[in-house]
Amino acid sequence: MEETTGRSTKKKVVVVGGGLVGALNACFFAKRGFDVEVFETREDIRIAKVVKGRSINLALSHRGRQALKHVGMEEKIVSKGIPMHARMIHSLSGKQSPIPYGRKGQFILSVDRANLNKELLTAAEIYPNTRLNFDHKLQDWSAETGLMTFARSDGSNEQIKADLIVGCDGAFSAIRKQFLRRSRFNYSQTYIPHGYMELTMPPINGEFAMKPNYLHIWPRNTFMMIALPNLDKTFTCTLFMPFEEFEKITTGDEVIEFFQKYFPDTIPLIGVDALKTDYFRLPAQAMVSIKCSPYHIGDKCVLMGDAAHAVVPFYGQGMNAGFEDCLVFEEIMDQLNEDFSTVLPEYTRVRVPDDHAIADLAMYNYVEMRAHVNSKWFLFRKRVDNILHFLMPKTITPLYTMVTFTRTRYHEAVDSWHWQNKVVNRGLLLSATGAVLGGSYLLIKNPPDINKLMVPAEKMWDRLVALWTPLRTLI
Ligand code: FAD
Ligand code: EGU
Repeated sequence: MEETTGRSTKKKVVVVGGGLVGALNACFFAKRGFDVEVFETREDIRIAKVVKGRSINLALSHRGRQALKHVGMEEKIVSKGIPMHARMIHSLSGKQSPIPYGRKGQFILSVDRANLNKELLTAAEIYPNTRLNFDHKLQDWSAETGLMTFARSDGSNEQIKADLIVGCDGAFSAIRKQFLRRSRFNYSQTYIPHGYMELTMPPINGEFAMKPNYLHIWPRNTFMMIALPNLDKTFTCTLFMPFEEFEKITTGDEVIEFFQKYFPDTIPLIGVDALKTDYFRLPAQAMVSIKCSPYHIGDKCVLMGDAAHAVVPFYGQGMNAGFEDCLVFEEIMDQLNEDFSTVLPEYTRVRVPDDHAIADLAMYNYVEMRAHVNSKWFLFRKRVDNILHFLMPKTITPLYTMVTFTRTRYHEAVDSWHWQNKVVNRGLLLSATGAVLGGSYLLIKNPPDINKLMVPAEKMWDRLVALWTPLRTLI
């Protein structure tokens, strides 16, 4: 395969953004022998002391792991991850109920974002054909010439050209700006009304404050909290709620009052004083969903990760999808012999429907959770899923299982889910019809005293509404 190993004969690939997806991509391209350069706005996070930024830990699942495996990084990352075999649902009363993700071997991992990013940068740097440039912020670039301009913190500029530009510069991508200026580029972005805030739950007597091998969830409709374990035995709790509600809380006492009402079991675990100060340390962060297409310009430039598709975090798939982007690109590079002029359009053709599907799913789950997911409903739904899967393992696979534990294309997972819902609904309809017919027969055979059975008309409406709301979501 490597008929020409000399670096000079290999094309130059510039990866813009040294975040999770950029660093992983650098490994993929370096492994193929390209002359790789990464440009990243921030300082080298392996040297810098404080790393501020987005969520502290992330749920890593199958798709992300498969991509890591391809560059020989899976073991290294998994060994520093904390397995989560089940969700732990916290009800308002403080009751905790575990719901397994699947069989024994099916678990997701809580991984530290900063560590993951550092390991990937180091892995990329080991290839002699890779160079990392920090403190380089892409200012502008030309889709015609491929010339990029980077700004440095000392005020200087640097210009560089590449054969291929890989835009991995996140949700507010500077690379994507040039796409937006072109004809027939589709773009949509939606900010959701919710913001998020991270709070730390410290260890108690040197041990995790809650059971560590779980994804802890407090589903409270509009308000939701999620906690993932860290290696230092802390939990990072992420509170999701509408900005409007965040703004209503302006004093420490109001914070405690709010937690008393919705997350009382967490107050002693986070600590009253810590809660009061943590809450005001950073303002709530926004969440945006972004879809676009195509993902490429000619044979020159391609978008991956959040730059191509930012998704709301309600499926735990943003990074996983971004990592899978790299793997899908890699697979197409194999099929089409690294010919950028055919690889790039093919990547767009294959990947857009899947990334759009996961963006839609994550948004759908956000709407769903906000509308009527309290702890009872969450438990009920997941149990129904698991029972159906147990009864008909060949026919029914829960959607989250296909998304989280397989590499079933996202858009196929959605199609399969729709089909399964049809099957289940037909089954329900059939059983219901059977019950009505059977019941009618029995009623006709032995007629009861009507007056004792009648529901007063004024209560009928409430009953219908109560029935319809949960049924609608089942459909
Ligand atoms: P980023 O991580 O944003 O990296 C982009 C990089 O590009 C940054 O380093 C940035 O400094 C750099 N950059 C930006 N502009 C420029 C420029 N002009 N020039 C040079 N460099 C530039 N995903 C999961 O899979 N599982 C989860 O559990 C999960 N939880 C999440 C929870 C929350 C609250 C949020 C907000 C997201 C979550 N995600 C999760 C999604 C995940 O964080 C993202 O999908 C992932 O970080 C995307 O990686 P990226 O490399 O594409 O972008
Ligand atoms: C949100 C924020 C539970 C990390 C979706 C499940 C998430 C994560 C779920 C965050 C939920 C929601 C799934 C995983 C995961 C569940 C999933 C959400 C990790 C449908 C760091 N979500 N997340 N679904 O099934 O498939 O457990 O911040 F509460 S992991 Cl919203 Cl599997």
